[in-house]
Amino acid sequence: MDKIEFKQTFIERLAELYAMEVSDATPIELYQTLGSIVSTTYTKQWSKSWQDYRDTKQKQVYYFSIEFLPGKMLKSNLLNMGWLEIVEEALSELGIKLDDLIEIEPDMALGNGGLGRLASCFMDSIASQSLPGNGNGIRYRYGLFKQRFVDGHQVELPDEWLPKGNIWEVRKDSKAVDVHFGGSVHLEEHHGRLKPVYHGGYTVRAVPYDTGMVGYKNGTVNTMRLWDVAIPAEEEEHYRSIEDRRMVEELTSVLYPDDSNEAGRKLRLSQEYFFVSAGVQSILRYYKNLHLPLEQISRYIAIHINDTHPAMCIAEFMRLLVDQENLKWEKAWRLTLQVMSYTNHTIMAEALEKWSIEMMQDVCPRIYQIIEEIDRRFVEEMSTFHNQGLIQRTRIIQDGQIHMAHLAILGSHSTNGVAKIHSDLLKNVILNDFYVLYPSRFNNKTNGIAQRRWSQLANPAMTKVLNQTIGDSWHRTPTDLHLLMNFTEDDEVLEQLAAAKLENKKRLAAYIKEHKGIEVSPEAIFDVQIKRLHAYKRQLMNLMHILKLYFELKNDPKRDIHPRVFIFGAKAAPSYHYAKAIIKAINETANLINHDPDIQDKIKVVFLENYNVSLAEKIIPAAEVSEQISLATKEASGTSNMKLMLNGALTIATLDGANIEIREAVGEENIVTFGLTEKEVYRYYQEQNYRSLEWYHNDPVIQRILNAFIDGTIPNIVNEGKQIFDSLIQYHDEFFVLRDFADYCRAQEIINQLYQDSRRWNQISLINIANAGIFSADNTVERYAEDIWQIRPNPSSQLG
Ligand code: 26Q
Repeated sequence: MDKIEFKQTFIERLAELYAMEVSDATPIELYQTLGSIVSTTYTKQWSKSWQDYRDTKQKQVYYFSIEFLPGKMLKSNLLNMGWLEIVEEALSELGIKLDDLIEIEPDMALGNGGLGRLASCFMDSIASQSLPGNGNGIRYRYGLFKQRFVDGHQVELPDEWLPKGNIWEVRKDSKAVDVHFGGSVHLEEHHGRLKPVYHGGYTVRAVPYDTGMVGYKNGTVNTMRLWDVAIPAEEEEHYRSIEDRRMVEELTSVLYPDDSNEAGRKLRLSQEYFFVSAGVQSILRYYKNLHLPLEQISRYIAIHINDTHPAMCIAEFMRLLVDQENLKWEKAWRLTLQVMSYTNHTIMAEALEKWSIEMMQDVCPRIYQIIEEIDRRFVEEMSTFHNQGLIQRTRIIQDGQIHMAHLAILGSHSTNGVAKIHSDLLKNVILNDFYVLYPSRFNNKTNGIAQRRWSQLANPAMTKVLNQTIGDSWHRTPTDLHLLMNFTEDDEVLEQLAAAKLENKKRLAAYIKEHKGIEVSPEAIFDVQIKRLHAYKRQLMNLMHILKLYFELKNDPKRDIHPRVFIFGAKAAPSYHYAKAIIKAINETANLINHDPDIQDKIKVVFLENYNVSLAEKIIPAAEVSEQISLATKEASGTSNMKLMLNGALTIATLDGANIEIREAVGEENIVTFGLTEKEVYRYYQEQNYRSLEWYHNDPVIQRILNAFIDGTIPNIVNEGKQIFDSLIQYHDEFFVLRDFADYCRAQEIINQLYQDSRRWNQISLINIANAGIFSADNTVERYAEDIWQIRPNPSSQLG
């Protein structure tokens, strides 16, 4: 499609849809028109892609995830179709700014953070690598809450994204499946086999909404299938009361906003079974239509379990093979292992999913029976070779609880962590018992990011410089960013990259002014910490360092520091009071510092509201310092670290998660690390000799800062300040904030010094960009495809 053709089409489509001309149309109408052209165009390739997969019987992966976090899709679809530039120009000739239309689309925020965003980065890369892959999840009516600050407190508002109209989804009533909940089950002999007989309970209909996942300039369009719930027409009489109907609607009504604590709620378990059962049933129906022997299903189908939330896939697959397809248990189990694989995303004990037997029996009694049988056979088989201690620690059902991670590991052929250190910790510490039993199942797949979204799409200024300098092969081959290493001494390139950064900083400064009324200088260092609010991520340590600088400047207003803007973006789970206390403390500190004339704008603190994918796309291109300061061993991988380095930010990091691999990639001189190492953290655990109180007593700087939380220095945080103070002193500082604080301040001073030498700074920034290529999700999914899923690129995709 060329520009003239596009303009023609646009004018015609606007007339068809709204009987309007460009000059009369509102931005929403223009957006809908553009979206309609985009989606009708890729629809042809969409049906071709899946027909290809079906007709040539290619093996496909189904990525089961209770969260997907794609953000806005218009611009990324334009980019991947190769249309972005033409459309931008064509629209501007019609007097329309593409950016204005892009802003109209609501973020699709059906995820909490890292895990959901990873799923969406994978969807992009799987399609872009021409791999036959599908997403399977839930179409929540409300995504992650919208965050507002009222008097510095977080307030949550519902995220009503659907009434604004989702132009990308296609409802497929003909592909609906039924999911049964509750009641009871007993087994009856039937032709020599035990068959389940169901009593009571209720059946709901799962209706899929499919969204095209457009690959990067390769003609591939894959499917992300999200399930909505409906009452089956023929069951209407069972759902007479309003409560009954509400109970059904609730199933897909809202995303759980907790990304750390096991919620333990029945509705959550029901959501999990709902999308698992719908997804697995529809896969099996598809496979049976291929008319291949069931015994060969693992040659055609792979199912991936993203964290334990979809771990019931294992039991549901067994149920269908045994109860419905009449396979022998042993054969079904062999197939299940071959089909299933699992990714772990956390080592935090409180995030590991467990469900009580009663609740599982209540929600899906047949699934419980099957899990019980898996557990029984495991214990029986292991008893001949292994000691009871090991068996009891690894079995699925313990003390009346079902351990979902145990189910996921025992019922799949692959368990992976998301960064080297994390995968090693799984093998050697957290899941060591399982590693002893099944060493070959364990592997690492370091996370990656949708590189094109986080460079070309979010940062056009930098992209332009890169294209002029090293060409555009890095768009498809991200490791070609390494070509930039030839320009570390090229002053012109260094200046151009710096100019692009400045342009992005100015834009973010304008956004900050508009949304927060805070004036920040684009000449200041833009220092960014963007991620969920969690104790282990230690936003508090960042705040303490800000307070340290503040007191120093109050004492000595001439103290020589380069002006810095500390930028935060973070949502706290609504029930996580401690995290909310930290938000309040940051906001009150920001108020205090930003309005203090003594500070002369040397430090500014900006907490931007409602951090989400779209806001990330505004902040990241402007960032110069990337705060990755979790306590070593706690952050499984992190992915904002990768996005920020790709955009030329310098990382200040603990040796945690993927930070370690970032350091390997850029070299020690081009990252600033600090803090306890993994070994040191574990030594403290072993010897139980960390006394945070001593660090408070022995360090006057820490004392002054902590006192500020309880002596009124930071206003309006009587309760929050006490809670924070107590967490560090009375409750022993679980995440070693005081222990790492001095070293963190040393690292921050290095950053400050480095920035004085702008050439050196620009070089380091360039080196970070140049070495970000290995963190492309394109690479990551390639490894999954080869090592775990055993799927190959569609031979008839049009690469290039
Ligand atoms: C569990 C039970 C009940 C309700 C909610 C949950 C729940 C929901 C979301 C538990 C965990 C999550 C999300 C976890 C997550 O985002 N983990 C992050 O995953 C990233 C991608 O692998 C990593 O980079 C991060 O290090 C990890 O914290």
